Amino acid sequence: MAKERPRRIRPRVIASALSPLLLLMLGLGSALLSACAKDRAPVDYRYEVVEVRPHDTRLFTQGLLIHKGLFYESGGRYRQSRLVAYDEHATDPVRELRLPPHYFAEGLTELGGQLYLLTWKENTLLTFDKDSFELLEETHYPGEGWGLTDDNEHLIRSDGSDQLYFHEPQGFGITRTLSVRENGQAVARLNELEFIEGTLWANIWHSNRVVQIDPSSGQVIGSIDLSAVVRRENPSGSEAVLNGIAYDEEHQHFWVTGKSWRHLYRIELQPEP
Ligand SMILES: [Ca+2]
Repeated sequence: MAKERPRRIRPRVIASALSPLLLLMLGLGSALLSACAKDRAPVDYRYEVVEVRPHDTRLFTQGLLIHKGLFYESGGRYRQSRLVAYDEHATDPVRELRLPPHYFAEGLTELGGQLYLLTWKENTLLTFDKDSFELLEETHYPGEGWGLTDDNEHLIRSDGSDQLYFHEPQGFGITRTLSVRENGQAVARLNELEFIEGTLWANIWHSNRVVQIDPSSGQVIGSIDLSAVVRRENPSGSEAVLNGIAYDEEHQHFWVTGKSWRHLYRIELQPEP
């Protein structure tokens, strides 16, 4: 009897025999992992326009907020930049400050009785007294200034990229950065910002979309398609884009507008479906 030839199972064969199973297991594992890691799909908020008020078309809106019954707004462009405060029911500003012509005003926020105003490429943060508009401080920083808001502790800045920067109000040092992602993809061109009850809302430049961002993870957790508001406004000029989100904490009112728009729109978000 011929000696049975020892059977050798070559590692290559084992590998090739096992690989589909292995790959399947690995695939299942990574699918489960990514399913666990991936947040649920962003909520698409529906909305209704419940109030419309006039807006000063001279304002190339960059920053918008409401504080104690007053709108505060910054309008950009060189030689045209201004900071205004106006009553909810009046069209003329109660206070107005024209900026030096070399400044292009950008994002604006209020914290601790002071207004913080970004400039686009002038690397300068301007700090004003909220009530008198007296210039208190000029702080220099690297990079561009686009949107600005705060979480009651830090100033939060966008620069047109997918990054958000958290700054100390004093000295404007960066404490952390946040990468904004939606379904794993970077969300760039973040512009005007508003911090509302624990989440960040951002305009996306040259888009009719406003996104809601988890400030700890950077994930987009919701969005509003404001195309119907843009159609209703029918803005003139390709740069007259949607930009400006303000939240009235006292009445829980959500306002939006755009650059050189004729109106501000109060929208009421519909409950999640
Ligand atoms: Ca805002």
